[in-house]
Amino acid sequence: MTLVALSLGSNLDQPETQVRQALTRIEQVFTNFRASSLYLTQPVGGPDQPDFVNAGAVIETSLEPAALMTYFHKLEVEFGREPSPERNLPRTLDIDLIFYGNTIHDAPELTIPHPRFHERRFVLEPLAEIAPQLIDPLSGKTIRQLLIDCPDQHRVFRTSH
Ligand code: PH2
Ligand code: MG
Ligand code: MG
Repeated sequence: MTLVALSLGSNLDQPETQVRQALTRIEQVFTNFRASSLYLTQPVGGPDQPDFVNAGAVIETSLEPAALMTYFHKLEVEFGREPSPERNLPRTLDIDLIFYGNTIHDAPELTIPHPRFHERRFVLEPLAEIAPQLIDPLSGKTIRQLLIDCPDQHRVFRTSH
């Protein structure tokens, strides 16, 4: 079994409900599930768009990274995600793989750890709430330290559990 860290986000069609329901589904399917509070966050990049609801989660799985991503993509589509080649557009549900154990993997289809996670307070703050000691295999730093070092100034507010 491999420990996996996830980041969830939504900023369309009742984002809080989207993220809560996605977390419930993930909890039903995977073992050793833990989720953060929900966070209301200012959009980073992309066009002018609504604020996001973001959350972090950790799970354990025996699925390989590609199979895991296929599962999460299907979940995104089930939650109304419209496929788009463009990055940073508003979306009903985004599930990103941040860490897959200590795996380092760089391919066009999937990069692990997530290539931009350490620049994003909306990813680091939720994960720091539930797994501050988790180590980034690329930098060797903990999530807690990456959050301390993160220069991102976009708003991130912890809301409800
Ligand atoms: N996701 C993005 C781009 N920008 N900004 C916030 N606040 N939250 C997100 O989840 C997010 C973003 C691309 O996936
Ligand atoms: Mg994303
Ligand atoms: Mg994504």
